[in-house]
Amino acid sequence: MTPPAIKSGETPRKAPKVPPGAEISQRYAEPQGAGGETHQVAGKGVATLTTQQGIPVADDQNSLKQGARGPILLEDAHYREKIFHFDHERIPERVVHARGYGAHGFFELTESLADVTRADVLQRVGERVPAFVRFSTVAGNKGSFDLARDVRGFAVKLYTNEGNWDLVGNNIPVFFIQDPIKFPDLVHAAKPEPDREFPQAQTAHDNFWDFISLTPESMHMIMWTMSDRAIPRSYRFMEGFGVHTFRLLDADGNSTFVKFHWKPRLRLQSVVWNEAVKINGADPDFHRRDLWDAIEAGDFPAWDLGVQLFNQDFADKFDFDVFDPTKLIPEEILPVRTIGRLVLDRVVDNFFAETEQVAFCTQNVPPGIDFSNDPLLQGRNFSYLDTQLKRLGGPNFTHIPINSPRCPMAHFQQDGHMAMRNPKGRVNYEPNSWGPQMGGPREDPVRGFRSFVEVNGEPKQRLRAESFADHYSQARQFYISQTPIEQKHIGDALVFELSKVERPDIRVRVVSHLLNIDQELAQTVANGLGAVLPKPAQAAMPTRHDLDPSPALSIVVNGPEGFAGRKLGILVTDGTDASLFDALVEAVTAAGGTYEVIAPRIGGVTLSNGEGLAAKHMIDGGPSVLFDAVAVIPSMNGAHVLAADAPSRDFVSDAFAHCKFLGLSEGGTALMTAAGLGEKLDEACIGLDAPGKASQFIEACAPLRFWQRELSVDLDAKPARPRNGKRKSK
Ligand code: HDE
Repeated sequence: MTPPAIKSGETPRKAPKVPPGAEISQRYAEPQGAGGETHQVAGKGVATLTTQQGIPVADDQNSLKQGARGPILLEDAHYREKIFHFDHERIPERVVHARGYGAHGFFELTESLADVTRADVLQRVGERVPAFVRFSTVAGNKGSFDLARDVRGFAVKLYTNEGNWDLVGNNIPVFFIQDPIKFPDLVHAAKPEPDREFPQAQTAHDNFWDFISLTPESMHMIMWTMSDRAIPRSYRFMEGFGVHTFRLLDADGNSTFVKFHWKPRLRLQSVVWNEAVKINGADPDFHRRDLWDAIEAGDFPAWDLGVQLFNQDFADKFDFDVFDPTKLIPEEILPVRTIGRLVLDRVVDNFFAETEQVAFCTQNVPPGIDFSNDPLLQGRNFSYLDTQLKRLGGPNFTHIPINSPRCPMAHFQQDGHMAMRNPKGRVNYEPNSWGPQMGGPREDPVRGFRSFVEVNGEPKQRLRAESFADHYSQARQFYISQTPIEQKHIGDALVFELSKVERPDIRVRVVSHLLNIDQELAQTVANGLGAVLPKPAQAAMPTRHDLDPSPALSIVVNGPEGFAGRKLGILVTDGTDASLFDALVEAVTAAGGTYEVIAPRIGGVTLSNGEGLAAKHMIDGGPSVLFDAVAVIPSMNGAHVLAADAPSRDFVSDAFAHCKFLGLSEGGTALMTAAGLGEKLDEACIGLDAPGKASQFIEACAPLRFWQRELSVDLDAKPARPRNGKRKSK
C-alpha cells in the first residue's frame, strides 16, 4: 500500500530566482557530503579546500602536533592562518542602526521629473537602476531583537548612471533633535546606561527620558515613537521618509525643494505592544525572517517613491521652517506625487559581505539633487564618511562590491588599505600635460556635480533659528490625527516607558510637556503613573490649536485592504477536518496571503480523511503572536488534549487579547472555553463549520485588527473620541 500523501505545513514556496552572479557563490555552496555521508574528500565534482594563499589543505580536522598527544607546532601555517582570520572576523558594529537587514532590488521611474531636475535617474520613465536597501533599528546592538520599540532605518542605495545616490531615511518623517551637535547626547542617553550596560534596545529607562524631558524639541518625534509606528508588523508594511528637505536642481541651477516618501504597496500595519514583547521572545528575527521569506517566496515587497515638491514661496508661507527636521509638511497641504517604485527581489548571498559592509553616506547624491540648509542634514553629511572609515578600516570601502558604483569611475585617488583598483598608467595627478589618451580623466563642467548657488551674508554664530522654536504644535497635530485606539496606544506606551523610569521627577517632567500637547493625554499618563498633574512645561512658543488633523499620519486609516502579504496561523490536531483545512488554504492563498500550520508535534497530524499534514511549528514554538490572524481548528478530541496544555491556551487567549480575528471550528470554540473566553466570543471570533465560512473569515480579516475588543477588555481603555473633530483646548 502506498503511504498517504503528506501535505506541506506552510504556503509552498515558488522556486527562488537565481540571482545574477550567483554562479560565483555557488562554487562555495556545493554540498560537501552527498548520500548521507558526513565527511567527504575532494574528488570529482568537489572542490579542494585551500588556505587563503591557495595552498591545498590535506587535513582540516587536526592541527599539527608533536606526536598524537603532544603540543601543537608553530609551523602549522594552515592552523595559524585559520585562527588568525577567525580572530579578525568582526568589524565594529554601527554606533547606531547596528541591527539591520538588507536586500537587493531595483528602482523604476514611473513619472519623469525632467522639468525640475537634471538627475539622470529621474529623467526617463520605465528606466530601472539597481537598488540595495537596509532596514534597521536604531538603539539596539547587532544581536538585539527585531521588535524593540524604536525608529526603523530605511536606507536606500540607488546605483545610478551618475554614481550612487544614498537616501538614508527612517520610517518616521521627523527627528528628535534640530542640531547635530546633540546627536551624541541623544544616542548616549538612549543606549544602555554606561555603568551597568542595560537596558538593551529600549528607551524605557531614566537616562533616555531625562534627556528627552530636557529637550522639548523632541516632543513631536516622541509622539511618533510612542505610537504603533515604532513597532511595525514587517518592513514590508512600513513607510520610509527622507526626513530632511532636499533640493532638486535643473540644468540652469534653478532649485525646487523636495521631501522624499516611500509608500508601501501593502499599506501600513503594526503590531500591539504586548504582542511585540512576546514576539521578541518567540522569534527575535521576526522582521528579517519576514523579509527573507517574502522575497524567497517570490512575493516581492514594493514601495512607491513619492515626492512633495515646493518652491521658496511655499516655504516662506508654510507654518514652520522647512529646514527644521522636527517638522513635516502634511500631505493634505502638499500632496505626495508618486514618481517611481522600488522592488526588492533578491536576498543577499552573504549577510556580512553585503548587509554588514554596506556603507551609506548622506552626502552621496548625483548631480541634480542637492542639500538644503537643514542643520541635521549638514551634520550628517560629515558624519557618515567618518563612520565608514572607522567601520570598514580604510578609505577604499568603495572597492567592496556592495559599495561600488555601477557606472564608470575615473579619478586619481590611489593606495591605502586593501586597494583593489588603483588607476592605471603613468599619470596620477592633474592638471597634467600628457594629453587626452594618457593624461587620465578631466572635470566636466556640464555633467559634473554643482551645488545650489546661495548668497548668505549671515554672521558666523552658534544660534538656533527663531523659526525652529515651536516644539509642540506638530506634536499635537500628530496626536489629534490618530484614531482613538492609536491615541490609546500612545498613552499606554508612555505609561509603560515612564513606569520603568526610577526617578519620579523625570516622569513628572515628561508629563509637564504632554500638557502642552494634549490635556487629556497628559491626564491619562499622569493617572497611569499614579502621579499628580504638574504645571505645563515652559514653552518657547504657545501650542497652536488651529492645525487640522492629517489622516495620512494614522496607521489604522491607511491599513491593509485585504489579506495580501499577511500570514494566517492554522492550529490543527489529529482528526482536524480536512475539507475545512483545504478551504482555508484556498481562501488565504486566493487573497495573496500565506499560512503556517501549528500542531502538537512537529511531525504533523493525520487529518480527518487520513491524509498526513506536516507542521511548520510545534505549538510551543509557534505562538499566535507570529501571525496576523489565526484559525483554530482542532478536532473535538484534539481540543480536549490542547485544553490541558498552557501554550495552547495561550495561543487563543493571546490572539484574543491582541484583537486578532479568530476562525474557530467546534473544537476551536471548545479551546476558547478552556482558556476562559467562552463567554467573551465576539463578532471577530468567526465559526468556520458551515460551508463557505472559510472565505468569509479571510475577507473579515482585512482590517488590521478588531479594535473594538481592546476598548472593551483593557482596563485602561478610554471612551473613543471623534478623530476628525478639531478639539478645543482645555
Ligand atoms: Fe544616522 N547615522 N545620523 N540618521 N542613520 C548612521 O552611519 C548620524 C539621522 C540613519 O543601514 C551612522 O553608517 C548623525 C537621521 C540610518 O547602514 C552614523 C545624525 C536619520 C542609518 C550616523 C544622524 C538617520 C544611520 C552609523 C544627526 C533619518 C543606518 C553607521 C546629525 C533621516 C544606515 C553609519 C545603514 C546610520 C550619524 C541622524 C538615518 C554614526 C550624526 C535624522 C537609516 O554616521
